Amino acid sequence: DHIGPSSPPTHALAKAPVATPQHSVDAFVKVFLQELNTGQGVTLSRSTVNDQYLALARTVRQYLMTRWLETSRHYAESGSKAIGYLSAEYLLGRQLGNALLATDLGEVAEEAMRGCGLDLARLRAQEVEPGLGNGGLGRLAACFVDSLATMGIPCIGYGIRYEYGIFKQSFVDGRQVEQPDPWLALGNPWEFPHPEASVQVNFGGHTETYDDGGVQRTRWVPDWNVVGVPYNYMVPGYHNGKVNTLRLWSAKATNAFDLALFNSGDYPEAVRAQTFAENITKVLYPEDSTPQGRELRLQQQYFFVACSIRDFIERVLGPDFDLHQLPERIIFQLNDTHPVIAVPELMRILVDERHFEWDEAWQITKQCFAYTCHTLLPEALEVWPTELLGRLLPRHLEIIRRINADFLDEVRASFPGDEQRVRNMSIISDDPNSSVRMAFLATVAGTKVNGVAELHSQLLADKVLHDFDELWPEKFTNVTNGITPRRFICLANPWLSELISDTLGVGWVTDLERLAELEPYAQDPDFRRAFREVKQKAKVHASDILRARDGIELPPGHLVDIMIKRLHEYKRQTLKLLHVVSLYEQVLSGEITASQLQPRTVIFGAKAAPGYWMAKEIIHLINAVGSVINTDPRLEGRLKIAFPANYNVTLAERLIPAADLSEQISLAGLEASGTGNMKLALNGALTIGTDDGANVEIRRLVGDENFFLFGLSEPEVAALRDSGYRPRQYYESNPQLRAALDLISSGIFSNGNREAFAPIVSSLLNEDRFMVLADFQSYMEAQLRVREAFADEEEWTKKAILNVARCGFFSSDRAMGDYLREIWHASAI
Ligand code: B1H
Repeated sequence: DHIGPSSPPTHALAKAPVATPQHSVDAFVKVFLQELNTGQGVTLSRSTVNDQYLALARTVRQYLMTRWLETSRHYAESGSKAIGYLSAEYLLGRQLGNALLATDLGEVAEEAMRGCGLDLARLRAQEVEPGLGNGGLGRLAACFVDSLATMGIPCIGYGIRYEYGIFKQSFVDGRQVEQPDPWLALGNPWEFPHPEASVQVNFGGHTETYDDGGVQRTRWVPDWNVVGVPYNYMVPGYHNGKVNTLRLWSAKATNAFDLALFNSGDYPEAVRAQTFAENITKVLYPEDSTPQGRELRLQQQYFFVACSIRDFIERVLGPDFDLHQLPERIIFQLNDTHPVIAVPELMRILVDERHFEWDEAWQITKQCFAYTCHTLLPEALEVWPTELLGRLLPRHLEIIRRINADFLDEVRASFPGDEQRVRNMSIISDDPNSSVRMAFLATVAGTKVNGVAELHSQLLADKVLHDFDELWPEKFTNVTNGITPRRFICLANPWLSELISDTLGVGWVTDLERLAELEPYAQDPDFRRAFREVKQKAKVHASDILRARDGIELPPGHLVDIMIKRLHEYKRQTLKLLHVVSLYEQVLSGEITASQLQPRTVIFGAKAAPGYWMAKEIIHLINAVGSVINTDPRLEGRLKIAFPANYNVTLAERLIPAADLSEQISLAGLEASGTGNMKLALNGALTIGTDDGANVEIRRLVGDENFFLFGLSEPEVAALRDSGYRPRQYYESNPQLRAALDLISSGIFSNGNREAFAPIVSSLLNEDRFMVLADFQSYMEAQLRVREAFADEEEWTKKAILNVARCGFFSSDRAMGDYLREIWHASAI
């Protein structure tokens, strides 16, 4: 009975939760003022904006509370199978707007606030978004839990309550500077701590065997521990009266930990111990795609999965539950390899604590996990040194060794005499040092292994996990990612939402394939005009935000060209930049006149991992190019770069609706899926993109004529690499490319300093791991096609409408349906 927020009441009458306040402005105002007075301890006239925001959030919370209690009671009583989504990241974005949307209280709240002399938009702007994730992977987790709640599927999202989320980015002289993100500083009205449901988590020590009435058993004798405190968050379903739970864990020092020290009088040491424990959930690692094998990170991973599994088994199911039936009640979805240590943890609980036979425990464990892989970059595949694992989690390492030994026996039985294959597939590798390959462990343990777009799943099975696919082809499947239309259409783009609802009725929000019904309207000039007005309003809104937030002016009438994603070389922000630099160079050299430029503003949004030197150099270059071209009168204001700092979910919601062109230009074979590509297409942007990740599916759905394809395909990339890629050849043979690179080297963007960007240029000329130079020509040609297409307003609008109409597939509701059918075998109750 603990899926929800609190312990079960003891007598039947207490089961009826308090009534939800009425959906009227008066009732809303009453609750709001009460929250302000008794919750915040202030009167309206004395309250700050933060007081008002907190009281408003708590008011909306009251409307969700009954539903939350009811949902959890209903799930517990039904005894149905739940999803345990295990993710080290949830990039939630602001909560208030989403809660108002889910409860349909937006208009009531707006009027109620007006009645109190307050502005709802101003209060909403007070919320600091929980940035508990890096990028696509964390945002995907947030979209998935939204969809499961909306579909009425029992799900608990388990994760980490980082005290500091993804760093705040600012620019100083064009360079990225990181500041901590103290997102909890002004109070967090959306969380419910439950210290009484805390869980102890052990670390270190050694293992020993002992005789248990004639049976030899192993136990772990840890030497330190911390406590995990759960904080529950509401995950409201859209207009369905359901509220699921997201349970994030926060680390605290145990009493035993510091008490002995306090008693001995060593206060500084006692405080140190406390700090040490609480460091575990102090901060999100800001690496996207390239994890650093740091000890604290492994502590984070084990900490949150140990808490989550213990929580589910002992509190959700209860102490009397027969764990033989575990697979009927839970499937833990592993969001990448970050939570994979959950596999040996469940084995340890079953074998060491519950005294299951190994084989039986393994049968159960195998049914309780499924694994989603999110990458193809070799450096992104997590690997832990056995030395570190053995020191931190000695029993888990033993269990992994046994899983591996049994697994390799199975490989030998299927491929007798093929010892090379055995070495290649071993979970424990000796190359170069003894280490555990977490993706292999996840693949061996999972009932299913999925990639996140068709091409990615194909490449996983053909390349990264090829040997495993040969052994167990039925394990491998694809689920193409999706995005929640609630946040990324309804909340982000109220103008488009209204146009769609006026045209189709409101059902599309939970049935996104209904957008297909917009298709005929692409031929309707009135609809096209209305559609352009929507885009125009979004541009004005984005422009207002950028002016207030960053002092950036978006010139009216420009093509809005958007590249928003983490800064990574494989994503190729440098290719976008070379396009801009080349246009500038063509004007400077007189090859074209400024008047021939299609008026265009290129908007970048990107954070670089603080330790990723080259990515930070690229940020510097983007800003440097921006500050020169934005002020050069020779361009007549027809080419601009806007690079607002601190791109996050909140800013994404503002920018995406304003986009005309969506840049999805990774080197083919490297972007597992992408999800920004889906958000932009669904908001009526056309994509310029490579045949990579979900771009492949977007193009297939919207049609070639509504998509600007360019660049090498994945097989062409592989062939070029095999034949010996020499980037300098492209520089030598392509005058336009050479002129653009030479302009960067000339010092024009660095006050005459010719060395400032030499590392970027020389990396492109000499190595160019991601084949920017090879794709340059094709990209420039595709941009010419964009230019031409955008010049025909009516035709462009048709294409944009068709993008919206044909992308309903990319709802995360569909993705969740696929997981439910293909992987989880669970359903709504
Ligand atoms: C994705 C990550 C990722 N893939 C390591 N891998 C991390 C890897 O903290 N770390 O160490 C954090 C994140 N993130 C992204 O997942 C892919 O690059 C996107 O293509 C994909 O759309 C997204 C969701 O599947």
